[in-house]
Amino acid sequence: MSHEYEFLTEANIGEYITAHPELQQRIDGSALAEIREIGDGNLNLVFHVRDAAGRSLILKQALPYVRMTGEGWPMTPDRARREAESLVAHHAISPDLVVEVVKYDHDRYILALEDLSDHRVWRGALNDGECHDGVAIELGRYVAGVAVGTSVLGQSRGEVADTAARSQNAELCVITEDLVFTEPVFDIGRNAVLPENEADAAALAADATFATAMSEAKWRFMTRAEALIHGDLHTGSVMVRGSGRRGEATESVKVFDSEFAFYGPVAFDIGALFANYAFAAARARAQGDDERAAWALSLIEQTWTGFEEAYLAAAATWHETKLFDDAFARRRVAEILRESALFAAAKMARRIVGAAKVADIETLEPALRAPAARSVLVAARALAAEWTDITSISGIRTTLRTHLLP
Ligand code: SR1
Ligand code: MG
Repeated sequence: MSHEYEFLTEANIGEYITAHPELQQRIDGSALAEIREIGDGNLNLVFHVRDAAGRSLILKQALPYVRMTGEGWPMTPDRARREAESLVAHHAISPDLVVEVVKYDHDRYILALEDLSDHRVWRGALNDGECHDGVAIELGRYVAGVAVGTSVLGQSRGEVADTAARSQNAELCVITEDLVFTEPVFDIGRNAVLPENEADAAALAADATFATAMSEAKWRFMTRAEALIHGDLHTGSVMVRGSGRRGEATESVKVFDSEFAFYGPVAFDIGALFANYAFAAARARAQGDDERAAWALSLIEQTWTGFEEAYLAAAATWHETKLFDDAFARRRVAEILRESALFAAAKMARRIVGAAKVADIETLEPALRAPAARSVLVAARALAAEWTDITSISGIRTTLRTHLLP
């Protein structure tokens, strides 16, 4: 099928770089030594490009369809613009924690990004048994920076209105609304589980309390335009650099892949992280490493502490401190905590029964995968049953520990 713009290929990347001065000054397109397609996500083409002098760059191109399924699921390539603009906005707030955008090409939906090939994707590192201490707290700080810096707490009403208008991202939000909230309960034929987990998926779908919680989650996701959230902040959207050994500080943490960014609820990003820590814990448990599983669950508190401290510290000087005073900030924190539990429950269930899964669970051999998947579903249902009563972060960890590490 022909498309309205040319896709990047190994054959045309050199020419593409030489035609764009901002890229050519970072890397010599006429003397490329290596081009590798490294995309392992569900949506895009991603190339790592290196020249003969060793300089490198990432080129990421949005396809007009979902890569995971092919051309039968069309998807606006303009999502790449949302990604570019949100990365730039987030980088302005937390330059150390967000990948740098070198250039965005509106005509071919190509993002040129700083090369992070001395980093690795955190999910892969976690699945290999690495730790990367300090990442979880930094991610909490990153979410707090976004929560304040892109909202009316940190910007003028007019700035937020303009950015929110540019950041409408309906097509990608609909993916989330369907895959994360609706389809775990109402399968439209995209769900899949191991035969051993069919009864678990059926029990989830029949759980009226879970369905009620998902209605609240979906409503909040669709209506709470709080800040320019990342929108898909799982451990595969984070790059890390460092030894990965327990007790050794991580050298660098970089958030990337924010094509799902839109003005939404801050807790959605925190809940995504919590869910992914739960997957890491379930994996460790399945592999017989309870100590590592407990460590993975301790990341929940680290991310929360990073978020809460940075959020409350910002409250002293944010845009409006009369009505939006310290007590207001604390009420917001309490609500974000509860909603984080709610969104974590949604994210946990969708990665087990839904269309897009996670390697943490999928790469376990079936005999280990089925009980691990079951434990995540049971934990998700428990969290969804109690999210309105959550008053402390330890409550979330305790619930997850009870069901993931019985
Ligand atoms: C069709 S896209 C499937 C999933 O991949 C992304 O990472 C998002 O989580 C989305 O839901
Ligand atoms: Mg992604």
